[in-house]
Amino acid sequence: MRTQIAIIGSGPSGLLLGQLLTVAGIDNVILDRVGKDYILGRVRAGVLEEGTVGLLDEAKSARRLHAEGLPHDGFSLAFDGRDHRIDLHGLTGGKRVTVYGQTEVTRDLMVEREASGTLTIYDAVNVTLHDFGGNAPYVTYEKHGVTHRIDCDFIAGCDGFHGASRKAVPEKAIGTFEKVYPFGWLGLLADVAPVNHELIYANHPRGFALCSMRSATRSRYYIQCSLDEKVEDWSDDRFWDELRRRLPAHHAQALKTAPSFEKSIAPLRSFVAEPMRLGRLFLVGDAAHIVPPTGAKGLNLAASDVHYLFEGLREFYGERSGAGIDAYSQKALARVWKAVRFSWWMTTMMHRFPDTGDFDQKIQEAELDYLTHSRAASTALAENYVGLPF
Ligand code: RFL
Ligand code: PHB
Repeated sequence: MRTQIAIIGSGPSGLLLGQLLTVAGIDNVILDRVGKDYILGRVRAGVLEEGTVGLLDEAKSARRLHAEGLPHDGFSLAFDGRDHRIDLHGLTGGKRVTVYGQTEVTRDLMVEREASGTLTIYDAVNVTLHDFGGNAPYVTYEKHGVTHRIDCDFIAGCDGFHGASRKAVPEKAIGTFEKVYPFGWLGLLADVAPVNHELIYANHPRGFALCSMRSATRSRYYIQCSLDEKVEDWSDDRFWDELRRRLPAHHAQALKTAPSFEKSIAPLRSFVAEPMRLGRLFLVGDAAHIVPPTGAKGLNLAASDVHYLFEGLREFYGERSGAGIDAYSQKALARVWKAVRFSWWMTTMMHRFPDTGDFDQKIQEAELDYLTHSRAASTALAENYVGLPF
């Protein structure tokens, strides 16, 4: 088989890139090592920047997002028993974010891809990248015990942090930067009205908590936990009790609970691989970088990578110019590092670290007090949260 772009990974990066390419008339095939239902069973991001929504529009996959997504003009920072609203809309000259689950973004992109008849190969075993250092790259995979080969012009490695693409690059050709945080997030999903109409990020001596949502009737909550915690040890009641303890009293009293239908623990890390282009292989999204979820940046960074790569490929095929793809790594990384910085900063300010003592807690509270009362500091926070331009 031959295609123009072989895309490894059917997560949001791979699907968004594939859909933009299909709309632009550029042939592509997506390969994923798991099946559609498995991909749609993953509960992840919930907050979309305007730039991400714009790309989904461009990919003609945002109809349901506009009908069902919740526009949010602000969020709250809770600490020291109180909470303060960050007016995203007012501080950024009219920008906002949209709360719409990654699962739904993925579903919408899959539906459009199927409608366009573009090929996705699920359950592809042993996906292997070949010869991307030269002019004739190809990908092999196994399905039902048979080995297949896809020849292509370029490979887009959209296969997440644990995928095959980054691992296919010789170690000396890639530099990596990593910070692993000494805690995780225990997340819970339940069909119950959210405690607040906007998100609440809470700093508390017992640890961080986040109140988020998927809709007016579905809540997504997270609490910071230690890395050796097991989901089985967290009954719903234990989770709700711990969440209440970490929220200001008026929110704790207002919290409505319901049986959970998903609970999972995610470790937190910052990671960047440089460069993001190696010959005819491009690394995109979580394959190239990971941020802790505190700033809601992971999915949005995947989308901005896709934007830079798509524009480069469109230029390559439309104008026979390699300038866009040559600039891909540099442009993407400039934005990536700013989001890595922002997510690291939010994480550091909001979480209890093993060595956080009374002094450090007071410093965090002082920083939050300054942040919520200084227009300059709030503006910097808001500008990063709604998403830097790309
Ligand atoms: P994904 O979503 O990991 O998709 C990669 C796909 O590649 C496939 N794959 C392979 N296919 C073939 N061969 C192989 N060897 C393969 N190995 C893997 C996988 O099956 C999968 O289908 O990467 P992608 O597309 O780059 O998307 C990145 C986002 O998923 C990620 O950045 C966000 O979910 C991060 N994130 C958040 N981002 C936000 O922007 N806002 C948020 O509010 C937010 N909250 C979160 C998050 C991530 C979380 N977790 C669980 C890590 C909250 C959490 C709890
Ligand atoms: C979510 O709703 O899953 C979510 C929201 C905001 C974050 C992280 C996760 O910062």
